Amino acid sequence: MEWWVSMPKIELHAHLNGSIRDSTLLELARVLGEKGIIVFSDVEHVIMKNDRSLGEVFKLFDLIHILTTDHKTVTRITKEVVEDFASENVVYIELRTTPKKNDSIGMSKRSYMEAVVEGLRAVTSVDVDFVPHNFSTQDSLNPIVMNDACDGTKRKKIYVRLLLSIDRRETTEAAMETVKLALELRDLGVVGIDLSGNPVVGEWNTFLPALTFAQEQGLYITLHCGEVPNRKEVLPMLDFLPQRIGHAIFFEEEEWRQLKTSKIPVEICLTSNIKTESISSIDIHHFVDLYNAKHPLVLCTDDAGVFSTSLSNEYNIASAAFGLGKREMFELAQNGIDFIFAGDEVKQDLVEIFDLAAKKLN
Ligand code: 6MZ
Repeated sequence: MEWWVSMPKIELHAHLNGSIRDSTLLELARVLGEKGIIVFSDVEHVIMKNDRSLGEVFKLFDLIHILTTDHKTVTRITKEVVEDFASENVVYIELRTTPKKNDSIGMSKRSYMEAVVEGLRAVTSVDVDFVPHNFSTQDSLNPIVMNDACDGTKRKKIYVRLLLSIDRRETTEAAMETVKLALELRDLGVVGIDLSGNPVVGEWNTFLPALTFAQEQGLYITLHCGEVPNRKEVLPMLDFLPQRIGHAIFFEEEEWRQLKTSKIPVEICLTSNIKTESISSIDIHHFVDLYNAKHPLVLCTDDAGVFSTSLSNEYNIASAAFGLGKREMFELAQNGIDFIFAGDEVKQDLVEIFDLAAKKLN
């Protein structure tokens, strides 16, 4: 594992509320248990359960959201999630989250996102670069300027960019509200939109107006595509030409053909696919076919907390299951630079980070 941890990595598919430490969830559950809002022992059992069907995963998210949806907790989990990824040498992460509204505690989608950004500012273990360089001002607190620690050694740095998720339970209007918010928050590192949520809920046409608007406004788009069989959706999603798609599991022959022709990069989440039994066994995972076809791919965690994994673990699993060596895996991670939603300056810096690491690791 040590090598996979020490290697620089890029995470492009991580849901904030799916990436929370179990210890934090249990602590939050205990507090709500003491207040009599939940029954702790019931919830503890659900949090610690290992294998879950896809349907059970979405029930768990409803529970997690009860535990986490207040401003202070959103700030805390954001800080912890970024620190956890940074501690395993993730050098660039696009963290996605669904902006939430909860009138009873005065939470709007905007204030939810402000709490997320507060979490990025609260990270102490590593320098966080989240303000796009074209938005940062000379006197802003853009942490890139604090890159040198007091003792003269370089501090570790992680780039964080944000994607706002549209939940498939949402209406066209709610989806549009999220897109407008993303546009307003571009100067705080929001670079794109994700369509996610329970794949058996909702219809593509509901989200299309908001996604089209987002695309017209220059936001990047990634779609959960083919997580369950859905012949009505996969081709229209590919026709939409998102910048990336997630999962791509249940594709028919024609859909594979179109995906490969389009060269849309695929975010691959191995542990998630296996644990939810979307794929029965790792040796028949479509990673192999796409990798052999040199299709653009990036390994991701999906929900590191919910599926008890880490990005280093995903690299370890892929290497062992598909017989790929350290050099191939390093290249796979490095290729991710091409698919990120940040600007050329960030890409150039990542190229240098990987070049330097290649020299050190060889
Ligand atoms: C589809 C998923 C997902 O947004 O509250 N989410 N959507 N497929 C998946 N595969 C397992 N895993 C997570 O993070 C949790 C939300 O992300 C989406 C779901 O909408 C879930 O409620 P946030 O931070």
